[in-house]
Amino acid sequence: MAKIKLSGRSAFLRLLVDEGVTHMFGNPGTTELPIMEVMPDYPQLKYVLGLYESVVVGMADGYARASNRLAACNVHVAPGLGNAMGALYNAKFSGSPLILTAGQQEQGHGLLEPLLYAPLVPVAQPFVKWAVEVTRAEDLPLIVRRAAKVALTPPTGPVFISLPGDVLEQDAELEPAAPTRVDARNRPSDETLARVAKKLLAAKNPVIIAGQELAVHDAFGEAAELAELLGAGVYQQTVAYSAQFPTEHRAYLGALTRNQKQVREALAPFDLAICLGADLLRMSVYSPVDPLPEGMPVVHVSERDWELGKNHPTEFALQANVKETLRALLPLVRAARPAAADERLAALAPRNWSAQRDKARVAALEAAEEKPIDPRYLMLRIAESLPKDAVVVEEALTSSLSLPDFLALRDPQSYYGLASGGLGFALPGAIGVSLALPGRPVVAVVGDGSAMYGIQALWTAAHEKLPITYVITNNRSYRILKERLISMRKSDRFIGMDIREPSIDYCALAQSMGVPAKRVVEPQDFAPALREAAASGGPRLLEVMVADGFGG
Ligand SMILES: Cc1ncc(C[n+]2csc(CCOP(=O)(O)OP(=O)(O)O)c2C)c(N)n1
Ligand SMILES: [Mg+2]
Repeated sequence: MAKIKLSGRSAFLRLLVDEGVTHMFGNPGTTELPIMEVMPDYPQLKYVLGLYESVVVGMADGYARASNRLAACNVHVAPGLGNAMGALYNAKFSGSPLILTAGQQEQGHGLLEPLLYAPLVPVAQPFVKWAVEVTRAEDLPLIVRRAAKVALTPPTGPVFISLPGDVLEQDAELEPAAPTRVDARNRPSDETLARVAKKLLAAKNPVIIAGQELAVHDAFGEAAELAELLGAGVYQQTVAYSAQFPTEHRAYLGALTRNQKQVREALAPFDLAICLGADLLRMSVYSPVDPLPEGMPVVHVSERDWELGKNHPTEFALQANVKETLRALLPLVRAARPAAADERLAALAPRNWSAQRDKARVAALEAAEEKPIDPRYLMLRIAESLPKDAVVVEEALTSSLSLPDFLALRDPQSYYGLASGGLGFALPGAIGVSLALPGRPVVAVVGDGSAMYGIQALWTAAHEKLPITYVITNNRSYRILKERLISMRKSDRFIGMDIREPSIDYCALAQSMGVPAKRVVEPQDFAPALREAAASGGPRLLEVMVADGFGG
């Protein structure tokens, strides 16, 4: 077929469109002007402006996570890429298939060290699967197609392309579109599956650790059936950054914490850990305690080979698609279902998630009158007043500790949280989620401190008129750091942990960026305010004054 001759800048956008990209999240500068010049020629590619680069990448991350599709994002040379690095780190941990690009000074001109110049590939490299600078326009087809393939092939993740100005000026010849998609929906061999089934069936008390690959591959049904067939309790993985299992299922016991000792105690009664598409006990702060009980055998299915046997010896380390593996495994387990499975399931009932929720609800309601508002009571109210089909995006640290106790997750796209620990995902991430799931209202629950790492996102939410309700839990502090200074350092001399003098007026901030906002001080005012905000169909912000944990 005849080749098409295009400028480098047009070829770049045309290739993205060919690869199925529908959104370009960006923040432009002079080196991106060639691209911005031809952007109007590609109306299939919606440009979403973010006013800060971490917001740009955070939006793309949210979009990729909620859509399981390739997203493009573009930032401005070295300082722009530098500003985006925290968000790129998040995207690496959420495994988001992103093509991140940055304009670069013309080759040769860069040698003169003009303003804004620095080599970009070494900056991006540590957090991406592949980083490359284009040196000839004719290489653009190969590079963009390879980038798309690499980003979308499990383990999925971001890639980076540096686009020098002279490359965007040159002409490129394109073959007609021919994207490559790797079919990685593989499963273990029949022999291995038979051995795994035998292992599962021989266990006296197995436990399942559910991870995000169950959501990505829509395998809630299969995981739930395995739990029922085995009479296995199910925990969410320690960093529960997406919906990972239907919480109301009778075998579901809740999320594992990130406290090594607690996790070890929770797992101790079991004799086999079945880790389904999860990160095996990823932790946060140091502890000398190993969270996996000694000698506990592990069966781990994940498409991310790096996670297999990474920290713990794993008897069955299966690099495979979790849904396909379960589909092939279930008939083997069904055929020889252990008689004790029903007893085990019955024994889980009094302590499963639903039973725990009913108790936690009673406790939270005891604080219904407290002012400033008790965060536990607030989380209960959020969970109970969410609009139908809502997607929750969460980054509220101490305020949202109890949210997993109350929030019923029923579908794989109902919840997105922080995958890496780097603050700043939720405000922009909610925008990407909303664009990926039109028709579903988004409620983003965000700490006052966390909100300031992505506050510029409010403008984009207003500009795009998205149905997002931001609930800012304002405790006027970095409460988690205060609590940790006390528990870990035995000190209560707080420096750099209060957000007071001046206090931040989140309503005024939101309104200045075009998002109507309301402050909630009275506990009983919250639920109606959330319902009203969600019913508006547009962006809204509720600033909720919650207890700071230290009497204020
Ligand atoms: C990018 C980034 N910077 C700093 C931190 C350290 N940090 C962790 S939690 C936290 C405070 C968060 O405050 P807020 O959202 O108000 O939640 P609270 O602790 O009050 O519950 C900080 C600063 C981080 N995790 N990521
Ligand atoms: Mg706070």
